[in-house]
Amino acid sequence: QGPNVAILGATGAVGRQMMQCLQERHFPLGELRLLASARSAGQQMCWNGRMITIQEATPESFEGIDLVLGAAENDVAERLLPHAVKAGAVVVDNSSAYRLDPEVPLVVPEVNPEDVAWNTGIIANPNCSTIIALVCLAPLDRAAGLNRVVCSTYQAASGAGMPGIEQLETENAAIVEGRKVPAPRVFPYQLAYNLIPQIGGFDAAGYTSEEMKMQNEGRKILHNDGLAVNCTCVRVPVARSHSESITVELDSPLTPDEARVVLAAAPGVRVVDDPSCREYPMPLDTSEQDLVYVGRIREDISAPEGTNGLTFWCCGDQIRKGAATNAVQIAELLL
Ligand code: A2P
Ligand code: 11C
Repeated sequence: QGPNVAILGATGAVGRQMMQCLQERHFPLGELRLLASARSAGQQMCWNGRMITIQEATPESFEGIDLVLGAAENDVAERLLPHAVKAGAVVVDNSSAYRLDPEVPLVVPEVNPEDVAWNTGIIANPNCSTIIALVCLAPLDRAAGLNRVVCSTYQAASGAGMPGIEQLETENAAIVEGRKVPAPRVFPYQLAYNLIPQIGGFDAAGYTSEEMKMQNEGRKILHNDGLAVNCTCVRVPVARSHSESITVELDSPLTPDEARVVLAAAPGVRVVDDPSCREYPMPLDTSEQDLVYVGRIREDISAPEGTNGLTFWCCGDQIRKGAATNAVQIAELLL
Protein backbone atom coordinates (compact mmCIF):
# COMPACT_ATOMS: atom_id res chain seq x y z
CA GLN A 1 0.00 0.00 0.00
CA GLY A 2 1.25 3.51 -0.92
CA PRO A 3 1.48 6.55 1.35
CA ASN A 4 -1.55 8.28 2.82
CA VAL A 5 -1.83 11.64 1.05
CA ALA A 6 -3.55 14.88 2.04
CA ILE A 7 -4.13 17.84 -0.27
CA LEU A 8 -4.31 21.15 1.59
CA GLY A 9 -6.45 23.46 -0.57
CA ALA A 10 -8.06 20.65 -2.55
CA THR A 11 -10.93 22.82 -3.82
CA GLY A 12 -8.68 25.42 -5.48
CA ALA A 13 -7.38 25.47 -9.05
CA VAL A 14 -4.05 23.85 -8.13
CA GLY A 15 -5.58 21.42 -5.59
CA ARG A 16 -8.09 20.11 -8.13
CA GLN A 17 -5.30 19.70 -10.66
CA MET A 18 -3.20 17.81 -8.09
CA MET A 19 -6.09 15.37 -7.64
CA GLN A 20 -6.24 14.83 -11.40
CA CYS A 21 -2.43 14.40 -11.68
CA LEU A 22 -2.38 11.80 -8.89
CA GLN A 23 -5.05 9.84 -10.76
CA GLU A 24 -3.51 10.21 -14.24
CA ARG A 25 -0.04 9.23 -13.06
CA HIS A 26 -1.39 6.25 -11.06
CA PHE A 27 0.31 7.58 -7.94
CA PRO A 28 0.25 4.61 -5.54
CA LEU A 29 -1.56 6.08 -2.55
CA GLY A 30 -3.47 4.62 0.38
CA GLU A 31 -5.92 7.21 1.75
CA LEU A 32 -6.54 10.53 -0.06
CA ARG A 33 -7.66 13.22 2.42
CA LEU A 34 -9.07 16.45 0.99
CA LEU A 35 -8.59 19.54 3.17
CA ALA A 36 -9.94 23.05 2.58
CA SER A 37 -11.50 25.90 4.54
CA ALA A 38 -14.56 25.58 6.79
CA ARG A 39 -16.59 26.94 3.84
CA SER A 40 -16.06 23.72 1.90
CA ALA A 41 -16.12 21.22 4.77
CA GLY A 42 -18.76 18.51 4.30
CA GLN A 43 -18.96 18.92 0.51
CA GLN A 44 -17.87 16.00 -1.63
CA MET A 45 -15.43 15.73 -4.53
CA CYS A 46 -15.09 12.80 -6.92
CA TRP A 47 -11.66 11.17 -7.24
CA ASN A 48 -10.87 8.00 -9.16
CA GLY A 49 -14.51 6.92 -9.20
CA ARG A 50 -15.25 7.54 -5.53
CA MET A 51 -16.69 10.42 -3.55
CA ILE A 52 -14.48 11.92 -0.84
CA THR A 53 -15.83 14.30 1.79
CA ILE A 54 -13.84 17.51 2.20
CA GLN A 55 -12.61 18.17 5.73
CA GLU A 56 -11.85 21.52 7.34
CA ALA A 57 -8.06 21.87 7.60
CA THR A 58 -6.95 22.12 11.23
CA PRO A 59 -3.65 21.39 13.02
CA GLU A 60 -5.02 17.90 13.79
CA SER A 61 -5.84 17.09 10.14
CA PHE A 62 -2.54 15.36 9.41
CA GLU A 63 -2.71 12.38 11.80
CA GLY A 64 -1.81 9.22 9.86
CA ILE A 65 -0.79 11.19 6.76
CA ASP A 66 2.57 10.44 5.08
CA LEU A 67 2.59 13.08 2.34
CA VAL A 68 0.95 16.50 2.14
CA LEU A 69 0.56 18.38 -1.13
CA GLY A 70 0.11 22.06 -0.24
CA ALA A 71 -2.07 24.12 -2.59
CA ALA A 72 -3.18 26.93 -0.29
CA GLU A 73 -1.98 30.51 0.21
CA ASN A 74 1.07 31.43 2.33
CA ASP A 75 -0.84 32.26 5.51
CA VAL A 76 -2.63 28.90 5.49
CA ALA A 77 0.63 27.07 4.68
CA GLU A 78 2.51 28.81 7.50
CA ARG A 79 -0.27 28.16 10.00
CA LEU A 80 -0.85 24.48 9.21
CA LEU A 81 2.13 22.84 7.51
CA PRO A 82 4.43 22.81 10.57
CA HIS A 83 1.75 20.63 12.23
CA ALA A 84 1.92 18.24 9.26
CA VAL A 85 5.70 17.92 9.66
CA LYS A 86 5.27 17.42 13.41
CA ALA A 87 2.81 14.62 12.68
CA GLY A 88 5.52 12.88 10.61
CA ALA A 89 4.45 13.81 7.09
CA VAL A 90 6.65 15.09 4.28
CA VAL A 91 5.19 18.21 2.69
CA VAL A 92 5.48 19.39 -0.94
CA ASP A 93 4.24 22.96 -0.73
CA ASN A 94 3.19 25.15 -3.66
CA SER A 95 2.95 28.40 -1.67
CA SER A 96 5.90 30.81 -1.62
CA ALA A 97 6.14 30.72 2.18
CA TYR A 98 9.14 28.38 2.44
CA ARG A 99 10.80 28.65 -0.99
CA LEU A 100 13.80 30.73 0.05
CA ASP A 101 14.27 29.08 3.46
CA PRO A 102 17.82 27.64 3.41
CA GLU A 103 16.51 24.53 5.21
CA VAL A 104 14.00 23.84 2.43
CA PRO A 105 14.90 22.41 -1.00
CA LEU A 106 13.26 24.13 -3.98
CA VAL A 107 12.90 21.58 -6.73
CA VAL A 108 12.12 21.24 -10.43
CA PRO A 109 12.53 17.49 -11.06
CA GLU A 110 13.98 18.01 -14.55
CA VAL A 111 16.60 20.39 -13.11
CA ASN A 112 17.68 19.56 -9.53
CA PRO A 113 16.02 16.28 -8.42
CA GLU A 114 18.98 15.54 -6.13
CA ASP A 115 17.97 18.41 -3.81
CA VAL A 116 14.96 16.41 -2.60
CA ALA A 117 17.38 14.29 -0.52
CA TRP A 118 18.28 17.03 2.00
CA ASN A 119 14.71 17.92 2.99
CA THR A 120 13.83 18.10 6.66
CA GLY A 121 10.09 17.72 6.17
CA ILE A 122 9.19 20.44 3.65
CA ILE A 123 10.07 20.63 -0.03
CA ALA A 124 8.98 23.76 -1.88
CA ASN A 125 7.45 23.86 -5.35
CA PRO A 126 8.68 26.95 -7.26
CA ASN A 127 6.53 29.72 -8.73
CA CYS A 128 4.87 28.74 -12.01
CA SER A 129 6.75 31.25 -14.19
CA THR A 130 10.03 30.12 -12.62
CA ILE A 131 9.32 26.44 -13.34
CA ILE A 132 8.37 27.09 -16.98
CA ALA A 133 11.50 29.20 -17.56
CA LEU A 134 13.84 26.84 -15.71
CA VAL A 135 12.79 23.75 -17.65
CA CYS A 136 14.23 25.58 -20.71
CA LEU A 137 17.06 27.50 -19.04
CA ALA A 138 18.67 24.54 -17.22
CA PRO A 139 19.60 22.63 -20.40
CA LEU A 140 21.07 25.82 -21.91
CA ASP A 141 22.98 26.36 -18.66
CA ARG A 142 24.37 22.81 -18.81
CA ALA A 143 25.35 23.22 -22.47
CA ALA A 144 26.88 26.70 -22.45
CA GLY A 145 26.78 28.26 -18.96
CA LEU A 146 24.08 30.81 -18.14
CA ASN A 147 25.21 34.32 -17.10
CA ARG A 148 22.21 36.58 -17.55
CA VAL A 149 18.46 36.26 -18.15
CA VAL A 150 16.13 39.01 -19.35
CA CYS A 151 12.52 37.86 -19.35
CA SER A 152 9.04 39.24 -19.99
CA THR A 153 6.12 37.05 -18.94
CA TYR A 154 2.57 36.90 -20.30
CA GLN A 155 0.70 35.26 -17.42
CA ALA A 156 -2.74 33.69 -17.66
CA ALA A 157 -5.64 34.65 -15.40
CA SER A 158 -5.76 31.20 -13.80
CA GLY A 159 -2.32 31.87 -12.28
CA ALA A 160 -4.36 33.67 -9.62
CA GLY A 161 -6.44 30.54 -8.91
CA MET A 162 -10.18 30.02 -9.32
CA PRO A 163 -11.02 33.66 -8.46
CA GLY A 164 -8.71 34.84 -11.29
CA ILE A 165 -10.51 32.66 -13.84
CA GLU A 166 -13.87 33.89 -12.50
CA GLN A 167 -12.90 37.57 -12.90
CA LEU A 168 -11.86 37.11 -16.54
CA GLU A 169 -14.96 35.05 -17.39
CA THR A 170 -17.29 37.51 -15.67
CA GLU A 171 -15.75 40.44 -17.55
CA ASN A 172 -15.86 38.61 -20.90
CA ALA A 173 -19.54 37.71 -20.35
CA ALA A 174 -20.44 41.31 -19.43
CA ILE A 175 -18.73 42.66 -22.57
CA VAL A 176 -20.40 40.08 -24.86
CA GLU A 177 -23.82 40.82 -23.32
CA GLY A 178 -23.32 44.60 -23.51
CA ARG A 179 -23.47 45.04 -19.73
CA LYS A 180 -21.24 47.25 -17.58
CA VAL A 181 -18.04 45.40 -16.60
CA PRO A 182 -18.15 44.81 -12.84
CA ALA A 183 -15.45 46.22 -10.57
CA PRO A 184 -12.36 43.94 -10.50
CA ARG A 185 -12.22 41.51 -7.56
CA VAL A 186 -8.82 39.84 -7.97
CA PHE A 187 -6.60 41.82 -10.35
CA PRO A 188 -6.04 45.54 -9.74
CA TYR A 189 -7.85 46.45 -12.99
CA GLN A 190 -10.19 44.97 -15.60
CA LEU A 191 -8.27 42.18 -17.36
CA ALA A 192 -10.54 41.56 -20.37
CA TYR A 193 -9.27 43.59 -23.36
CA ASN A 194 -6.35 44.72 -21.20
CA LEU A 195 -2.80 43.91 -19.99
CA ILE A 196 -1.73 44.55 -16.40
CA PRO A 197 2.03 45.00 -15.79
CA GLN A 198 1.76 44.17 -12.09
CA ILE A 199 1.71 40.74 -10.42
CA GLY A 200 2.25 41.03 -6.67
CA GLY A 201 3.44 44.11 -4.78
CA PHE A 202 6.26 46.51 -5.74
CA ASP A 203 9.61 46.78 -3.95
CA ALA A 204 11.66 49.97 -3.47
CA ALA A 205 13.52 49.38 -6.75
CA GLY A 206 10.22 49.15 -8.67
CA TYR A 207 10.16 45.37 -9.19
CA THR A 208 7.17 43.23 -8.25
CA SER A 209 7.32 40.22 -5.95
CA GLU A 210 6.54 37.97 -8.93
CA GLU A 211 9.50 39.44 -10.85
CA MET A 212 11.89 38.89 -7.95
CA LYS A 213 10.71 35.28 -7.54
CA MET A 214 12.17 34.55 -10.97
CA GLN A 215 15.59 35.87 -9.86
CA ASN A 216 15.70 34.45 -6.34
CA GLU A 217 14.10 31.07 -7.04
CA GLY A 218 16.07 30.67 -10.29
CA ARG A 219 19.37 31.27 -8.47
CA LYS A 220 18.48 28.71 -5.76
CA ILE A 221 17.36 25.99 -8.18
CA LEU A 222 20.42 26.42 -10.45
CA HIS A 223 22.79 26.79 -7.46
CA ASN A 224 24.07 30.01 -8.99
CA ASP A 225 23.86 32.94 -6.55
CA GLY A 226 25.42 35.31 -9.08
CA LEU A 227 22.96 34.71 -11.90
CA ALA A 228 21.78 38.08 -13.27
CA VAL A 229 18.01 38.14 -13.86
CA ASN A 230 15.77 41.02 -14.96
CA CYS A 231 12.10 40.19 -15.34
CA THR A 232 8.88 42.06 -16.21
CA CYS A 233 5.72 40.12 -15.33
CA VAL A 234 2.45 40.95 -17.10
CA ARG A 235 -1.06 39.55 -16.58
CA VAL A 236 -2.78 38.87 -19.91
CA PRO A 237 -6.43 38.00 -20.71
CA VAL A 238 -5.63 34.34 -21.43
CA ALA A 239 -7.38 31.58 -19.48
CA ARG A 240 -4.52 29.13 -19.10
CA SER A 241 -0.78 28.67 -19.91
CA HIS A 242 1.85 31.27 -19.11
CA SER A 243 4.12 32.47 -21.94
CA GLU A 244 7.58 34.00 -21.60
CA SER A 245 9.94 35.88 -23.90
CA ILE A 246 13.47 35.15 -22.69
CA THR A 247 16.89 36.48 -23.72
CA VAL A 248 19.99 34.86 -22.25
CA GLU A 249 23.71 35.54 -22.21
CA LEU A 250 25.92 32.46 -22.16
CA ASP A 251 29.55 31.67 -21.26
CA SER A 252 30.21 29.96 -24.58
CA PRO A 253 28.66 30.43 -28.01
CA LEU A 254 25.55 28.37 -28.84
CA THR A 255 23.96 28.78 -32.25
CA PRO A 256 20.16 28.68 -32.57
CA ASP A 257 20.49 25.27 -34.30
CA GLU A 258 22.63 23.95 -31.44
CA ALA A 259 20.15 25.35 -28.91
CA ARG A 260 17.31 23.57 -30.74
CA VAL A 261 19.21 20.27 -30.45
CA VAL A 262 19.94 20.84 -26.75
CA LEU A 263 16.32 21.79 -25.98
CA ALA A 264 14.84 18.96 -28.09
CA ALA A 265 16.84 16.47 -26.00
CA ALA A 266 15.91 18.06 -22.67
CA PRO A 267 13.37 16.36 -20.37
CA GLY A 268 9.96 18.05 -20.27
CA VAL A 269 10.60 20.24 -23.34
CA ARG A 270 9.09 20.18 -26.83
CA VAL A 271 10.60 22.37 -29.53
CA VAL A 272 8.04 23.85 -31.94
CA ASP A 273 10.07 26.23 -34.05
CA ASP A 274 9.38 26.59 -37.75
CA PRO A 275 8.59 30.25 -38.43
CA SER A 276 8.35 29.61 -42.19
CA CYS A 277 5.25 27.49 -41.46
CA ARG A 278 4.09 29.83 -38.67
CA GLU A 279 4.86 27.17 -36.10
CA TYR A 280 5.63 28.44 -32.61
CA PRO A 281 4.18 27.77 -29.15
CA MET A 282 0.90 29.46 -28.16
CA PRO A 283 -1.07 29.11 -24.93
CA LEU A 284 -4.12 27.63 -26.66
CA ASP A 285 -1.95 24.74 -27.86
CA THR A 286 0.08 24.17 -24.70
CA SER A 287 -2.68 23.90 -22.08
CA GLU A 288 -3.93 20.71 -20.40
CA GLN A 289 -0.52 19.03 -20.76
CA ASP A 290 2.79 18.86 -18.95
CA LEU A 291 5.44 19.78 -21.54
CA VAL A 292 6.98 23.24 -21.82
CA TYR A 293 6.99 24.31 -25.48
CA VAL A 294 9.87 26.39 -26.91
CA GLY A 295 10.14 28.23 -30.20
CA ARG A 296 11.26 31.46 -31.92
CA ILE A 297 14.85 30.46 -31.04
CA ARG A 298 17.21 33.01 -32.55
CA GLU A 299 20.45 34.92 -32.03
CA ASP A 300 20.13 38.09 -29.96
CA ILE A 301 21.25 40.55 -32.64
CA SER A 302 21.65 43.29 -30.02
CA ALA A 303 24.03 41.31 -27.76
CA PRO A 304 27.42 42.94 -27.15
CA GLU A 305 30.37 41.05 -28.66
CA GLY A 306 31.29 37.94 -26.65
CA THR A 307 28.10 37.77 -24.59
CA ASN A 308 26.62 34.95 -26.70
CA GLY A 309 23.04 36.21 -26.64
CA LEU A 310 20.15 33.96 -27.53
CA THR A 311 16.43 34.77 -27.54
CA PHE A 312 13.45 32.41 -27.39
CA TRP A 313 9.78 32.13 -26.52
CA CYS A 314 8.22 29.45 -24.31
CA CYS A 315 4.73 28.50 -23.10
CA GLY A 316 3.54 26.01 -20.50
CA ASP A 317 0.42 25.10 -18.57
CA GLN A 318 1.10 26.86 -15.29
CA ILE A 319 -1.53 24.93 -13.30
CA ARG A 320 -0.08 21.60 -14.46
CA LYS A 321 3.73 21.78 -14.97
CA GLY A 322 3.89 25.18 -13.26
CA ALA A 323 2.27 23.84 -10.09
CA ALA A 324 0.40 20.53 -9.65
CA THR A 325 2.40 18.22 -11.93
CA ASN A 326 5.71 19.55 -10.61
CA ALA A 327 4.54 18.85 -7.04
CA VAL A 328 3.40 15.31 -7.89
CA GLN A 329 6.71 14.68 -9.72
CA ILE A 330 8.53 15.71 -6.51
CA ALA A 331 6.31 13.30 -4.57
CA GLU A 332 7.27 10.57 -7.05
CA LEU A 333 10.96 11.29 -6.36
CA LEU A 334 10.19 10.79 -2.65
CA LEU A 335 8.63 7.39 -3.34
P1 A2P B 1 -11.96 26.90 0.00
O1 A2P B 1 -12.40 26.51 -1.40
O2 A2P B 1 -12.71 26.16 1.04
O3 A2P B 1 -11.90 28.39 0.19
P2 A2P B 1 -7.51 29.13 -5.09
O4 A2P B 1 -6.14 29.75 -5.02
O5 A2P B 1 -7.77 28.44 -6.39
O6 A2P B 1 -8.59 30.08 -4.70
O7 A2P B 1 -7.51 27.97 -3.95
C1 A2P B 1 -7.24 28.23 -2.60
C2 A2P B 1 -7.42 26.95 -1.79
O8 A2P B 1 -7.03 27.21 -0.43
C3 A2P B 1 -8.86 26.47 -1.74
O9 A2P B 1 -8.91 25.06 -1.71
C4 A2P B 1 -9.35 27.05 -0.43
O10 A2P B 1 -10.44 26.35 0.14
C5 A2P B 1 -8.13 26.84 0.43
N1 A2P B 1 -8.21 27.66 1.63
C6 A2P B 1 -8.47 28.97 1.72
N2 A2P B 1 -8.50 29.38 3.00
C7 A2P B 1 -8.24 28.29 3.74
C8 A2P B 1 -8.12 28.02 5.15
N3 A2P B 1 -8.29 29.00 6.04
N4 A2P B 1 -7.86 26.76 5.54
C9 A2P B 1 -7.70 25.78 4.65
N5 A2P B 1 -7.78 25.94 3.32
C10 A2P B 1 -8.05 27.19 2.86
C1 11C C 1 0.45 34.11 -10.90
N1 11C C 1 2.59 33.02 -10.59
O1 11C C 1 0.45 33.78 -12.09
C2 11C C 1 1.44 33.57 -9.92
C3 11C C 1 0.73 32.58 -9.04
O2 11C C 1 4.27 32.23 -5.95
O3 11C C 1 3.20 30.45 -6.51
C4 11C C 1 1.60 31.74 -8.17
C5 11C C 1 2.29 32.54 -7.10
C6 11C C 1 3.32 31.69 -6.48
O4 11C C 1 -0.36 34.90 -10.41
